[in-house]
Amino acid sequence: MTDKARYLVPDDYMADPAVHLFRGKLYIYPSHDRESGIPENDNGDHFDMNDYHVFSMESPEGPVTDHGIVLRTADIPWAGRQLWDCDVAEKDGLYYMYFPLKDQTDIFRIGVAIAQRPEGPFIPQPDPIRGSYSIDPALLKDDDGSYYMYFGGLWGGQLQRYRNNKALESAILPEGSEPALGPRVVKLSDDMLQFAEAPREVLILDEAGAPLTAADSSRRFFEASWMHKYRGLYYFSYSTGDTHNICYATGDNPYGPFTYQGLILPPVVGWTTHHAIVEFHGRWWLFHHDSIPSGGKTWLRSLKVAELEYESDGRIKTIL
Ligand code: FUB
Repeated sequence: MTDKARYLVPDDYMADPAVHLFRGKLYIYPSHDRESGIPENDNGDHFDMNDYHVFSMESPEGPVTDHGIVLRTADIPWAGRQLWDCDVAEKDGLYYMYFPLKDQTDIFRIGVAIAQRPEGPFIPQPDPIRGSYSIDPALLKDDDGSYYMYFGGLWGGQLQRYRNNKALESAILPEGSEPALGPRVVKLSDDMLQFAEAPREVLILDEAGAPLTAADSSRRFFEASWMHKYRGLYYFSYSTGDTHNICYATGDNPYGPFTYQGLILPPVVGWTTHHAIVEFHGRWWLFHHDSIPSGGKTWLRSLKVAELEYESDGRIKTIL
C-alpha cells in the first residue's frame, strides 16, 4: 500500500510524526527509533528511545533537512526512560515541545521543553505537567487562540490505569459492549506549561450516536491522537492499535463528541501506525511511518509522506 508515499529519512529510523507549518516551512517532530536490544512485548519496552531530532522541508515534495538532536533523555531532570511521540506548538514566538516520558517510577508523564526556534534546541522544564499521564500528546491551536492537548494510549501507554484523571489500584480495560476508553482533551494554561482545567474524556460515537464499544476494535481509539480542522469542522484522527488502522471522527467543537467517519490508512507493515495531517499551500498531506525498510521490525520505523484528499462533502479518501 501507499505506493504514492515516499520515505523521508532513509538513513535513520524515525516514527510518530507530528508536523506543523512554522515560519513558512514544514517542521517534523518524530520519535527516534533505535536498536536497544530490548525484547518486544505488549508494553512496548522495545520502544526505548532516548532523544529527538527535528526535520524541516520547504515543501512536502522537496528535500528534508535534519536539524540534529534537539532534546535528550539525559537532559530531562525527572527522566526515567522511553521518549515516545511528541508534538510542538508555537505561541508568541516561542516553541513548546510536549513529550511523554516514563518518570523514575516507570509512570508515563507529559513534559514540556521550550525553544526560541522551531528547529530547537528544546530546554526541558524541571518537572512534568501537573496531573499529566499516559502518552501521545497532540496539540491544536484553535482559531480563537486557545491551545488544546489530546493525549492517551492503551496497553504500554497506560491509559487503562486511569479513570476520571485518578490512578486506579489496578488497570481496567473495558470489554465487549462496554464503551471503549476515550482519549483525553485539555485546554492549556496561558503560559503553555500546565493544564488549565481537568482533562476530559473524548467521546467517539458511531453513526447511531452510541459510544464506540471495546469490542469494536477496528474503529475504537487506541493511541496516536491528531487533530486538524477542515472547512471549520474538527477532524480527530487516531490509531486503532491492535487492529492497525488510522481512522477519523468529526465534530463541531474541540471537546467533541466526535462521530466516526471512516478509514484514512489501512494497516502498514509493522505493529504500530501513527500519523499527522497538515495543509501546505492548499494541498493536504499525511505523514506516517511503516517498518518496511527495517524488514518489519516494529521498533525500527521509517517516516513517509503521501498526499491526502477529500471528497466534495468533506470525507477523507482512504489512502490505498
Ligand atoms: O513510538 C512509541 C509508540 O508507538 C507511540 O507513542 C505510539 O503512538 C506508537 O506509535
